[in-house]
Amino acid sequence: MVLVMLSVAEITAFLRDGFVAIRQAVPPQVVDACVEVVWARLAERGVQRDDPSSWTAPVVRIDCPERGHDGRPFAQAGTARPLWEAYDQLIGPGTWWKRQGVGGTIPVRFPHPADPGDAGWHIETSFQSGDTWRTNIRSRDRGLLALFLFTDVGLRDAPTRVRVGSHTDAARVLEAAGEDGLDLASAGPLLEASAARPVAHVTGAAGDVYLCHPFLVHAASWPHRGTTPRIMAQPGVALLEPFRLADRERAYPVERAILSALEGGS
Ligand SMILES: O=C(O)CCC(=O)C(=O)O
Repeated sequence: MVLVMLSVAEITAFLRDGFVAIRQAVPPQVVDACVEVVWARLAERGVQRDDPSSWTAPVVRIDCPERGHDGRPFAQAGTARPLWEAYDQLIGPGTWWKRQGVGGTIPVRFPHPADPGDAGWHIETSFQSGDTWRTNIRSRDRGLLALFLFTDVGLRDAPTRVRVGSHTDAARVLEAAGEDGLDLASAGPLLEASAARPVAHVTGAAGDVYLCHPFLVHAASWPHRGTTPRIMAQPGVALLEPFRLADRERAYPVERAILSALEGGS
């Protein structure tokens, strides 16, 4: 396959910042169909698209539909060609699960003054061990975090916050935690390590998808000061085998960023 999606400059920025935006990755008609399904699911919970008085909570989460009629537009979104090309470029062909869907949850954030209670800084965990969900330096089971914007998201619309370059800090803390890695309860030092990093906001147009390094420290934001609910999915792109972390020259960017961090890069 000829890889054309991400330029050298974008890959360089991904290595440095820990994320890259794929603008208009999902076609508008697919976005619209996904949004229709999300509102149908919200309506089952009494939350109506055309009735702001029913927007009584700052956030309502639904599981991203994967099957049947409701799953169809999400399958189209999740298999959009620009994304799969970018996954090949960032993680490597044959190394990630070609999911016929988007996956994960969809936190729908509403214009609302209250603290949603889920807006703390964190990285995503990726594998289960006993009773805990954990992340380790080989990023077992997770190649990327993808943020699918299904609505336009401006600075007033509760955009996700990301700490620019925090994947590097996180890698160093995860290395010290060895193969077992860390769970969320013990991730304090990992989060503190990037506290001084600049913050960027995941803004853009419906159909844009941000691809983030699995170690990127991020958080929801609040309050939502806009007028229309923000709809975003935040699945992982599953890694078939943990990174070997053996050969920096041959590694694809996600793995290379980890190796660079461990060698002292910024
Ligand atoms: O809704 C958001 O902006 C981000 C949510 C998030 O990071 C999470 O639920 O893990």
